[in-house]
Amino acid sequence: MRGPRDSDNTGRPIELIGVPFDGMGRQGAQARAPAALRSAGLETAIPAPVIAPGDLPVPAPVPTRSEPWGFLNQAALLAMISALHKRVAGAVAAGRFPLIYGADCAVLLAAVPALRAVTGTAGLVFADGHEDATPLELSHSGEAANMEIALLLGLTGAPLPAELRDSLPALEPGAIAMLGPRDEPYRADLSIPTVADRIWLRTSEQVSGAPAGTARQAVERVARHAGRWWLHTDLDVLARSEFAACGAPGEPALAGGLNWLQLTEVVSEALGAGGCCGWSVSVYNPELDPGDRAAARIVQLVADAFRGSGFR
Ligand SMILES: [Mn+2]
Repeated sequence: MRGPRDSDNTGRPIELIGVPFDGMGRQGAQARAPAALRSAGLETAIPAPVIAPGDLPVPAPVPTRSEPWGFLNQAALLAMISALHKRVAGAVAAGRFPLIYGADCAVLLAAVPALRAVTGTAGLVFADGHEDATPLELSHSGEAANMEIALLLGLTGAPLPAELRDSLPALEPGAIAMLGPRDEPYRADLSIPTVADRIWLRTSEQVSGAPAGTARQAVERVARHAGRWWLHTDLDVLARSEFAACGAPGEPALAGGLNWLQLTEVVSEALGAGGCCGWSVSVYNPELDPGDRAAARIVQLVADAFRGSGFR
């Protein structure tokens, strides 16, 4: 089994990929995250060589669902997935480490298939307050960021557009480890079944009790099935008292959650493990961040986690 410090990250270039996309189709909101995080010093805070070719081009948002597939903000979503897939595949093939920042968990619909396309296999270490495994046919909102795990695992029976059909499913159930969900009340309201009976999952409470050790278990689990894997952090894995700059208007906050130090430990452990090929940090909405304090804290998380895992 690979140890947590087996990878040599010295001199490994980090390719910054800003994704100005809002899955709900709002003007601004999560689409403003890349610019806000750069203003907060993201590029200079990373303690390693950085390549920043510019944000992904994303079409204007539309806050409604579209036929025939039924996704919210569908045209921008599919364009984002196609463009991001190319960017991630290019970065990984060139030996760089892609860091996707901005947008929401729908970025995984590009990142995981791109990793699989380049390396032949893909795993996912997934830290999120929600399971994000709503099948498309049960979705009330059409928001891809509530369904990406179901899509990646092939748990959805609905017909899919070519951008997704050609690259999904992209994950074996054994190749994903989920850290931090606490969304039972949300799923109960919508009658969405849990995936805890089908995949390796540790709840928010379990992770906060032993963040680094639980992350190490997650990595070992995924590495058994996929030698190359992606790391994802939906910042709503954090407690509301730690991070409140996310979510939909009127969306009830989930109880519990990690603190920043616990999340830093989880991410450092994963980044330092052999096999981690890229990282995404999503759901930050600068419009809910008066004074830019959350932006500064996210930048600190990124800097601390890279430093703690041997990038230099
Ligand atoms: Mn999520």
